Amino acid sequence: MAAIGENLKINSERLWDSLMEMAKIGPGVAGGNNRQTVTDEDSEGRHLFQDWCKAAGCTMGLDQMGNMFAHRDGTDPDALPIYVGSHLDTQPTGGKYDGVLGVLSGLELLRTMNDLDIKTKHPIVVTNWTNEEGTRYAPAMLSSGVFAGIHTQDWAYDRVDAEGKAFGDELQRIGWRGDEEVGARKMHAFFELHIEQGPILEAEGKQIGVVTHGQGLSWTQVTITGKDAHTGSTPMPMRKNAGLAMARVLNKVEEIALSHAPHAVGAAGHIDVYPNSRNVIPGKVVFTIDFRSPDLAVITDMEACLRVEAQAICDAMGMEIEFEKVGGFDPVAFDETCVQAVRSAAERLGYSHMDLISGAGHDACWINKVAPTAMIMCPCVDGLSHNETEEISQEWAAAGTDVLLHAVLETAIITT
Ligand code: HGY
Ligand code: MN
Ligand code: MN
Repeated sequence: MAAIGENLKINSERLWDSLMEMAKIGPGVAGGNNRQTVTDEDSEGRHLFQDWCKAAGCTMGLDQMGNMFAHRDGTDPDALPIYVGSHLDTQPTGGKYDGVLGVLSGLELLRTMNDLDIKTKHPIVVTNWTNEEGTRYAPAMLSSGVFAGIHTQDWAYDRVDAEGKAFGDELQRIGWRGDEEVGARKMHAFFELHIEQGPILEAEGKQIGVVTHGQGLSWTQVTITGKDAHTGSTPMPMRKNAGLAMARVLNKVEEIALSHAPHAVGAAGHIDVYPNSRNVIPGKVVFTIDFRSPDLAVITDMEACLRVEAQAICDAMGMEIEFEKVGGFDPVAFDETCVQAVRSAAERLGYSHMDLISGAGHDACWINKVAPTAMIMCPCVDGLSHNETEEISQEWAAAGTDVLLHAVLETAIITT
């Protein structure tokens, strides 16, 4: 096996140009992106990615959840491929790098290997997982979840957005519903490069996060029913203000998370108020509580506390409350061999690095159930993400992609 020299690096300018080119598709209003899943903008980004992959000599695969696979042959057709990748869909006020870096770093790997005529025993496949964000269609990581056997395809197809449009219909409408059976593909390993979306690497002055674990996630959708009434003529004691009940519940969410400091977190990012009129007391609110922790017992305890406390608040206020679990996954331990390939790649390249637990969820968290998986993280400015001003440096992007290249080549086995 040819040794992987520490001077083997990707083309940083080309990677950065591709990131900036993709960022032009589905622009936001403040410098980021709004390229939500199975929208026309998502389709446009998919076409650009596909065109680039074909120009790099890949053959393209597409499964029934719209997951895209760009295949580069290995020298041993019987060897299972090494997969890399992430997601091209964004939040409504997303950044230019969340997910996109993981997909386009995979493409840059193939471009670099083509430049240097590097051959590997195992084929290499670059993946774009559909609907990682879970913002238009809950839950997050929907399609990697179907691939890993967590969700059925029918259940996924029936997810509806705020306008009542079904996921499967929208995937069909944009023309990216493939024929491949979801999950039929077998992997030798999966590596995902992703921005940290938190402050640790930047604060510690590290270029690379060697992700050993991912924290678990729980999404509980809460519906509180009070009574619509006039904000002016309804005496205070007569009101059944669902918005007020929600405010008291959200205050409890903060207390519950803080009671499990320092690692637990909790918030509600999704809130719908009905009828959402300036002079009507809200008769109904629907909101989703997002609890996370590296410890499953803590997540379970926070979920239980939420139900008890929220029920007590609504009982005292004479309102109805319903709970529905709409997403979640247990904390994840990534594959030690793959994690070591990442760590030794960072060491070989001389990049500062540290072990890290991922605060955000990623497709790798589900793929870890069906293949040896590891993640690489790069810092992001002020740890900010899911914000249009999300920013990384070209150097950080290149260092992360260099580590991805070396970890993949070590695993895919260079041949002459
Ligand atoms: O929710 C998450 O952690 C991911 O960004 N979808
Ligand atoms: Mn992401
Ligand atoms: Mn995200």
